[in-house]
Amino acid sequence: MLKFPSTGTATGFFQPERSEAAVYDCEMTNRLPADFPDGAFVRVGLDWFYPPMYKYDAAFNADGYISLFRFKAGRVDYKGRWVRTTRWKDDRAADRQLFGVYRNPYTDDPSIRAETLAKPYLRTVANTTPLAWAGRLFALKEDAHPYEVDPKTLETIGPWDFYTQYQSQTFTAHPKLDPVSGELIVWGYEATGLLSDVVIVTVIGRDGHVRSQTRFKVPYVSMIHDAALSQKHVIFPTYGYVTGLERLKEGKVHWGWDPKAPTYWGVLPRDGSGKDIRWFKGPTRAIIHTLNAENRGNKLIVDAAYFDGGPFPFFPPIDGSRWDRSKAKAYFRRLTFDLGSRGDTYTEEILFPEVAVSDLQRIDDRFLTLPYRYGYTQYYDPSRPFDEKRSGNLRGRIVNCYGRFDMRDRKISTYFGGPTCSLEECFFVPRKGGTAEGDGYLIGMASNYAEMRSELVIADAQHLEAGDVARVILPFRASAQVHGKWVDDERTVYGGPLDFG
Ligand code: V55
Ligand code: FE
Repeated sequence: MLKFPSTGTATGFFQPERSEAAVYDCEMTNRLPADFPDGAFVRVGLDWFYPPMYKYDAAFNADGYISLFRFKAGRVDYKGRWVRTTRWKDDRAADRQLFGVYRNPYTDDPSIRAETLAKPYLRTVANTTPLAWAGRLFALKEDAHPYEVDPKTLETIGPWDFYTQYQSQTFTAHPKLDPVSGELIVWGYEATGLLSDVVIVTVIGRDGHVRSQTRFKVPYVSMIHDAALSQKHVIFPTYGYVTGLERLKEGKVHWGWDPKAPTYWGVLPRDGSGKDIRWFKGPTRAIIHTLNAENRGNKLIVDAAYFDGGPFPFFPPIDGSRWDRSKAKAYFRRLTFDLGSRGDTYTEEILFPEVAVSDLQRIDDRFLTLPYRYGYTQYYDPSRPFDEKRSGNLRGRIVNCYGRFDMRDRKISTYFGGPTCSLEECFFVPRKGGTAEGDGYLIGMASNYAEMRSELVIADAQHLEAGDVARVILPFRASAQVHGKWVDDERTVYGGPLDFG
């Protein structure tokens, strides 16, 4: 029998799921409201197919797993499958793990090392985010091109090359859909090969064809997991998750945390080219995700919840010190760049200093790049009850609330996920026929530790305190989500509806 790594939790909830699934007409706690749209909640996450080669490997190296809840005419079906990447198939053929640690081909099995060193994208696990675009469905990871998946069956079709026009070897797990122009703005870092300092930014039309591409060099190579988009700019963080040939040859995971690394934000004009990028310098931070950005005259505003130090224990400090849990708390911050000045600094304001949040932040995506009012994310409220008897000793290690953060009035409204549950990322679903910002539902998965099963929570985004609108109950633990996305049957912003069957 295969031995899998454990996160050491008492309940075993975090053990790999190790199965593929289909559940038809799922159990629900309530009927869906009539104005809940038809569509699908698609999740991409990770589940080890074979155990990792090395114990110190990063959790983000686990095999990509795609799942979806299909909502149609009041019924909900669930499906889940591994993404059949090149790597997954190579492992299957060898019947063992051939791939070493997170984004380090030097640690691969000797039988494949030369090949993966020449073509690092062969190692991707496609485990981070779903994307619906150009009438197709994809699973994304930032070290390679998207993997296309059949929305009806979740069978893997293969890597997609955008009709061969796309130049970067990498893509992003956080493509930005401009709701005004209808374009998708994406980037790849380490774009010309392992450790390259080139970023290629690409604009893709709804037809899947590349509209334009431009490139720039970063001050140093770091994780650019997310960026921010305004009507006039794309804004890229460069910060303390660093890498280099030496650490890869030493067999380390791709990223280490450098507590001395300065933060740079690169502001790229959307109507210019890579040579027009302007860098602003600030204090050490870890910026994994962003919320929104907006141009206000000469000012550029970027809102994002982020950390003072590295949030991931499996990307440890490069100086050999211990991972500092106290710095792994994110706060919503507002950055202001004065583009009319000649300076190279920016200001940072903490918006809700009393609440440390998860950085898996969302908005009503119809308002990306535009003036907006609400941010949504999860957080831990220690004053809420937790049923330790039934759920195990996980106090302080769970996330029990969704918050709607009102950026205008600086107020928070809250949904509580219950005393036996921890919440994954939430996603905003616009109400059927609605157009106002925030008029809709929050959905997301709850891990029910007491029942050892996963439940899809649906809450009214304008009445979070009211609790569940409904829950969809799975009779098992679903694989861990990294990111999810609602794909609506009626909204065609993705380049046409997908056929989910
Ligand atoms: C993230 C996740 C990744 C990754 C890099 O959440 C950054 C951030 C699931 O994989 O490879
Ligand atoms: Fe992400």
